[in-house]
Amino acid sequence: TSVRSYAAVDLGASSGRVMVGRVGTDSLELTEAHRFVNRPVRVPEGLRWDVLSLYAGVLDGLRAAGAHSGGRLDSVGIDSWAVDYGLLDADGALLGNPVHYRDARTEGVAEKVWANVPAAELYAATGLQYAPFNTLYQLTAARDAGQLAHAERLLLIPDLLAYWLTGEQGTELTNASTTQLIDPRTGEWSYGLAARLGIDLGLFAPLRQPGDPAGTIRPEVLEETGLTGPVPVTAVGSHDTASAVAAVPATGERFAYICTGTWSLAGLELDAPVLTEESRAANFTNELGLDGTVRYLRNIMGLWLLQECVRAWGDPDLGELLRDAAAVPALRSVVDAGDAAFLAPGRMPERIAEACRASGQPVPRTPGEITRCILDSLALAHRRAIEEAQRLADQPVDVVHIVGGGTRNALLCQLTADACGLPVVAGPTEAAALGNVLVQARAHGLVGDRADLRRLLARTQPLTRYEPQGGTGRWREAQSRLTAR
Ligand code: LFR
Repeated sequence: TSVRSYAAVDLGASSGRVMVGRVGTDSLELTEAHRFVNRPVRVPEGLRWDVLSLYAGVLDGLRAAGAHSGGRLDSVGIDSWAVDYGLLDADGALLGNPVHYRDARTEGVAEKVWANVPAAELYAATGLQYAPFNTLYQLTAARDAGQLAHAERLLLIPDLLAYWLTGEQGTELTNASTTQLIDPRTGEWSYGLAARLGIDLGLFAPLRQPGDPAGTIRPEVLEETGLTGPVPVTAVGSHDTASAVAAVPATGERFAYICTGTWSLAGLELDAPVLTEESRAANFTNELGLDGTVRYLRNIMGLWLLQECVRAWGDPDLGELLRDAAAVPALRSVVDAGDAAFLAPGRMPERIAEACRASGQPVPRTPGEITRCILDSLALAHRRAIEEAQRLADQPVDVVHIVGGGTRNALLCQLTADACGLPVVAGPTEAAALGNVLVQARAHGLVGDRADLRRLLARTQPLTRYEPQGGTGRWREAQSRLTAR
């Protein structure tokens, strides 16, 4: 049987990587070809992505990936964080650096949009959670600032990189579903809504589904990377979370997932969106996944809280920090890890301490105590999201899968099992890259349906199981400290 090589470009908020997946009919192996930092840059006008440096990292990565595979790649797929985009002029040239979703330009914009289309109607039409960074609000801010005057095209970040590699433009659907301009029932643009909000859908390139061909790598890029052509680019779940959910190694249907990294995205895979008012009030989102599925989940601040503290503390040793945290008594103080108040960078240890003080709890002081507070708070938020998702979608589960960077954090995995009162299966760590690779392999006929793909992962990837300990009463009590206010 023949083994194929697929390159997965996976860009996270703090690092990018190019992985090579070797896929056979019953085998799956992933190796890292290249990893590079993604360092957002603060300029006087705000927080920006250094997208040219990311593209350079992608080119270096493709060169390294080719070197791993004798110069031949069967295809390339690209995924990244969601919602952000670049604007192109009539000649296809990039107009400025893409704005970072943590930039402050969307402050107060949602309220203006809601004056036009009430939040409840917006939810009923798009199923998207409220987040200030949804593309709809970013685009409204850009338009009102006159920044769309020369814009002919908008490409979401993975689609922009694919355009530079191939010369072809498209809008991949899973990521498009995070713009708040897609109807999750149909997977089509929400034309009526866009018209009412004065958003020009002509800015977007035609929709692509995961698995669709997305062009071939340009000769200049082949030359620059030493690859032997032709190398096709395949659309994958280009939203990293869509790729990660595709790589949840569940063997049954009654599972919840938490995609961990900078964010924790906790929820369920559904056949149809939940668009009720109760769901909106709970701020659950209905993003689109593979094969018409819905990623029904909540955004939780995730390891961003810890990353920002670690940055503030001058990058201490993480292993030591986690050992200190493990020695701190459990659940002394918790914060609401779903609170958008933690979205912006800066002063994180102070902001966490302030939140504890404001809710009348002991104030954590040492890095170990603050780290413990963060991990307890994340586990608590995981519990709450998974409990509410099951209730709101009427879809009970008996296992929680954790995928992504947080699988390396054994304490977080154990606390999540304890808080949920459910077994946790942790792994794979590089879930987004694996989902990316497998969707390419599937497009080329190497694997079957979603369940096959998950079985292949369950058979080939190292997974760790955590059993719940200690009962969930103390977690319920901790939650009441946050909700009783
Ligand atoms: C995770 C993620 C989330 C999205 C956030 C911002 O990397 O893609 O799913 O809400 O980043 O784009």
